Amino acid sequence: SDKIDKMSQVHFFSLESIAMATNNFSTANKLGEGGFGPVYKGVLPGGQEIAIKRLSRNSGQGLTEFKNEILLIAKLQHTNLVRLLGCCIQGQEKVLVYEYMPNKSLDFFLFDHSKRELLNWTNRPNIIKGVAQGLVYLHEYSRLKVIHRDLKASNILLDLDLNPKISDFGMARIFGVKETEANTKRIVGTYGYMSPEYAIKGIVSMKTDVFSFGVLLLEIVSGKKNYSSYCLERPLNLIGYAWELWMEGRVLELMDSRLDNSSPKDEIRRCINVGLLCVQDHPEDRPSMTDVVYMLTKDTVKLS
Ligand code: ACK
Repeated sequence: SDKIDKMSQVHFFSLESIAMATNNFSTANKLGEGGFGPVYKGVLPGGQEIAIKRLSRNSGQGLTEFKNEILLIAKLQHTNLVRLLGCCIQGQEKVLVYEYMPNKSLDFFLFDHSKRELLNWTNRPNIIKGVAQGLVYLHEYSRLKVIHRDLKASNILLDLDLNPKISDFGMARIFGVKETEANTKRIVGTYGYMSPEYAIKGIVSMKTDVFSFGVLLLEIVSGKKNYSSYCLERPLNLIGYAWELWMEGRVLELMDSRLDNSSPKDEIRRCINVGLLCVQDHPEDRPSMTDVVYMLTKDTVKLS
């Protein structure tokens, strides 16, 4: 049966109650395929709607480590983070339970023909700021640093007012107080959003997220997808294109041209400049997320 961890208030669901909520993981209840396995919609006996992530079996992580992460991550509460409600660990089965977000992901809004006009020049900068604020919270939470590692448009869910909530931090990497970077052989993440040092050498730090945030920002402004983050292919991708425009003093041409022109140009120019700072090759050149929020909200940004 279900149990609640007294210290953290994390709900440990039984496999029976998860099976019941999702109608035995029925395909009718499937919302989509996430980075670590399928995602299902579920309804608890009380009527609360939930989203259930079923992790693939060979996630390669020890059980204790997994539990510890859940206990910590379930405590994270911020308007720009999707709330983790609990989990289910039984036999081979590892399941994460989140609050249900009735709207689709940012990916769907940005890159779907019928939806993208709903994202205008008022809510695009708002989404960028919201994601940045959610990341500051993750990176600065209670002196530990929670690194998301797979920030991308499909992991940003939108609430009914199109405010962003970062999801899928169940596979986040948690750093101790003094730790600032780590080497990993288990490189999880998405091509196009991965920083060069992470994709090539497995070096993970808060600057890994900063890079992904920069890519995301450029995608939100341009309505274009970035397919590759490798330096050699730069001329072909969104990052290379953005830098080119910047060098020619035409950076506002990055703006999604399918939307009307009545837009806060200064604010968008500032956004793009922040994005370009975030996608620099060397992690030490990138700003922290705290700097990013400051630059997005308070200051003008000069490059070089
Ligand atoms: O764009 P989507 O409909 O929103 O498709 C993806 C899919 O599952 C795979 O990640 C959706 N999804 C993920 N988490 C949630 C959630 N908490 N509430 C609602 N939908 C979710 C996501």
